[in-house]
This record gives sequence, C-alpha cells and structure tokens, in this order.
Amino acid sequence: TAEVMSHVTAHFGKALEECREESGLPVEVMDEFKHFWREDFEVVHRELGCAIICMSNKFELLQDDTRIHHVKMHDYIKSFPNGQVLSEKMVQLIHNCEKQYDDIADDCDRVVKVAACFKKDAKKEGIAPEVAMIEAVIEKY
Ligand code: B8M
Repeated sequence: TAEVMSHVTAHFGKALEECREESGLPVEVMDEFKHFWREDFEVVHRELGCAIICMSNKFELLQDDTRIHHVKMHDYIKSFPNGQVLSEKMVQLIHNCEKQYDDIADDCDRVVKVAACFKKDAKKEGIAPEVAMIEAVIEKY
C-alpha cells in the first residue's frame, strides 16, 4: 500500500546524504529523496541511478550484478509496519522493470530506467505515496 511505501521511502531516503558525494547527484536535481514521488519529478538523471545503487548497498539490497536481491528486499520491506502486504508486490514490480532494461550495460543508466519504470507502475497499482504521507512518517527514522 501507499502507506507502507511512505515508510520504506522515508527510511531508504535517509541514505541519500551518505551517497550524495559518490553519486554526484546535485542538490538542485534532488534535495531530498521523498521528491522521487512528486508528480512533476522526472526520474531521468544518471546520477540518481548511481545514488539508488549506493543507497541500496547501504542496506545490502542488491546482488553482485546490481539487480535486487529478492530475499533481502522482502526482508527489508517486511521490517516496516504492515510491510508484508507490500513486499511481494514491490519485488514483483521492480523485477518486472529490471527485465525490460536488462540490455543496458551501464549500471547507473539501467537503474534510473528501472526506477522510472517502477514509479510509473507503482502509481498504476495505487501504491505510490504522496509526499505528504512520507513527511508524516519521516521523523520516525
Ligand atoms: C530499493 C527500495 C527503495 C524503495 C524506495 C522507493 C523508491 C525507490 C525506487 C528505486 C527502485 C529500485 C531500483 C533498483 C533496481 C536495481 O535493478
């Protein structure tokens, strides 16, 4: 659900600070990760892909091939309130997007494409949070 996704985003987003430098993502492009879900935020910058890889690595959510580690991703999402209702759907959506962009060799370029695909599909499925929902839980993390 969007409620659960707001918790996941609030927690995951905290790692952006740690990844700002090495990913080279300018503050002008994205100052806080919650804006990922804004209607008018375009998920297109290669550096955002680099940042998502770096952030995911902080929580060991990726395999060596930079695709999601299904078991670890499940466990991560399940660690949030009501996480079990979202984990399967979320892994499914991300994996489906990974398959569509499997031919892009550059990891940052591929991951930003996967992330944009995931955002679009999550909205379609009604599990994309409003930024205000993220703001309401961000202080918990
Ligand atoms: C990775 C869990 C983060 C959840 C926070 C919300 C949105 C972030 C989107 C990133 C999509 C994950 C892309 C990783 C794909 C690796 O092939």
